[in-house]
Amino acid sequence: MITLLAGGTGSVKLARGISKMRDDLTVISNIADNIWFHGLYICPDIDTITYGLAYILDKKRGWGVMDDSFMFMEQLKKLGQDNWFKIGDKDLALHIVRTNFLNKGKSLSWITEWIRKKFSISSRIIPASDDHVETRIETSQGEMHIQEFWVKNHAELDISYIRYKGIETATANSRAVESIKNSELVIIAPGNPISSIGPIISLPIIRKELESKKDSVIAVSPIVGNSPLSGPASKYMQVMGMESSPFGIASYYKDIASNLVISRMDDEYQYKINKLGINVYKTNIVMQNLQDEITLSNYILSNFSKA
Ligand code: FO1
Repeated sequence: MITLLAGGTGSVKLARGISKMRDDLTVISNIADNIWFHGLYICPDIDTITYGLAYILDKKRGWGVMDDSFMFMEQLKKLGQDNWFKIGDKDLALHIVRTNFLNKGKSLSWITEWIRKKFSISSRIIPASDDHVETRIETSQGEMHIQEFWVKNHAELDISYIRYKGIETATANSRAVESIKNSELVIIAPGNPISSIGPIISLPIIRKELESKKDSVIAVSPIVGNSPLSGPASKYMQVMGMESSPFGIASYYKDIASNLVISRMDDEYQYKINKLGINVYKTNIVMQNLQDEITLSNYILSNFSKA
């Protein structure tokens, strides 16, 4: 069994590659970018993984359904309502179904499993927690939800702090914990360490489980040189006092992962990362198409999996 800790856009490519090679993949998804919008519960990272594994993800945007229309959004605008968070018409159906189930008392993990089956996805997708946790960012205009900073304000505001509201009282999903425990290999996807992976590994039981089997945990760097493969990782890392480099990634994961895959171009970091007690593996980590996704997955599985 293989477990992947995943965010959205940066992680889905590896999820797709591994799922092509193994039918025993479990994806533990970030939940802290979830947001209530117009009475609907939107779970961007869970949905990106779901759409990605169903091969209907809009690849250009990296989120939402391919070939979607946005008439619902246009109508909201005509009615003078908030429309900064773009929900596609096909995507809307999923949020309505999820919110209806939540209102009937179903858990987020139950709903995620129901949706996965509807899309005939063979890999399991488990939200890290069924509780609501949200990444909040302290900005020059006050504290706000991560989607408000990233989407509404285009990540342009100065920021001074990032926290996961609700993490102290959230319970890790027991199926996620079991999956980590029973996996021969746990992979940390090349997602944003602060906003995508951070909330998952901040859940104490998940962290403890990873610490206890860190030799079987391999992280994939989301950074080549000093630049993230996608999104605002550098900005988030710097504000949290981390170096925006593969070494910064290694330092962040050093208690939970003994292995790190970095870009071949980042040879210069190997010595420093090794000194943290982390084994370094170098290959191409930029995934531009399905073949790259399979090649990187194959590299990881052939180096680490006994199966
Ligand atoms: N990202 C944007 O940049 N603009 C949007 O309007 C937007 C809407 C949206 C709707 C549903 C969804 O599942 C994701 C959406 N995203 C949008 C992506 C999302 O903001 C982030 O990329 C993830 O939360 C980061 O993990």
